Amino acid sequence: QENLSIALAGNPNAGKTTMFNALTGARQSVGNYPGVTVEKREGYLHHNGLQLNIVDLPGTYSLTAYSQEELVARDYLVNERPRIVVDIVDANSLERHLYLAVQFMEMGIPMVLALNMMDEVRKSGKKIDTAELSRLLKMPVIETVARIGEGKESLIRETLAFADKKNGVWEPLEISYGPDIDPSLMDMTRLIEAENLLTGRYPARWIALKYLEGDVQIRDMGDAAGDIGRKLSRMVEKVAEHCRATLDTSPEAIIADYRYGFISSVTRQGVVTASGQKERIA
Ligand code: GDP
Ligand code: MG
Ligand code: K
Repeated sequence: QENLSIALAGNPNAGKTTMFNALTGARQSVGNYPGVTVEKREGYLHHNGLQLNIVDLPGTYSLTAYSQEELVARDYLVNERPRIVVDIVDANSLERHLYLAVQFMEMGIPMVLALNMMDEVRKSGKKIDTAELSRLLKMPVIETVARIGEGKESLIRETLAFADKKNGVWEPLEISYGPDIDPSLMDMTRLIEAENLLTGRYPARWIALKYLEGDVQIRDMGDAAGDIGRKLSRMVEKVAEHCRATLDTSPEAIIADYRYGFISSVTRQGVVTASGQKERIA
């Protein structure tokens, strides 16, 4: 029997564990990742003759190695390559929660978005145009209320269909980080490609991005590879110095700004209508 893995990811408190329980019932088991204390939970769901392996990843805000949770989530995705990620977001705080979604998209892993807590959104009077969000993000977006299991059947159905369609191909989203970052990002990407640094595991541009964000794990891996690590670190230092001198900021902060810019460019296109606000007339 085929065994397909679906990873549940999202910010803390988005409702991941609630959804995990709704999907797997009482059949979940609790396990630890080797060598770390952060828990990963796995459970099973039988669907149309398939056994689906559902993995509840630790809650994270980012996929940069700032914390053990983030490292565990990222290592799981890269090493185990689950067929698809379901990113569970609290739809009440859509923009903030989409920050993690953008990072999955930058990594390129096939993903589906679950807009959870839709009961609260409906009560608040806020409207989310799910179809438009799906069109703009190029992925299925499903409304859920994990607490009562609402939407879990469509979530699984759409997730499986999209996993089939993507067929394991990772397609990283490339957003612009502006004139202070893009040229160096491109130079670093070329160097990483030329030297094949970690490119069997991560997209080259993504490795360069992690360097610019000050990711310690990626930098250590680069250092272990020798000369290329030193070259990349010098390139990062130059950009960081430029950002400090001319803008009084860091590459990391600029990258975060552009990610939020990408998100608001999506949500501003009529996706979210605040309560009391007039419907947008197209
Ligand atoms: P996790 O940190 O992502 O695993 O989030 P949890 O599953 O622990 O849920 C966080 C809180 O949100 C809990 O109090 C849940 O009962 C609640 N919750 C989860 N899903 C929903 C939902 O769809 N609607 C509402 N109103 N509350 C929810
Ligand atoms: Mg949880
Ligand atoms: K809540």
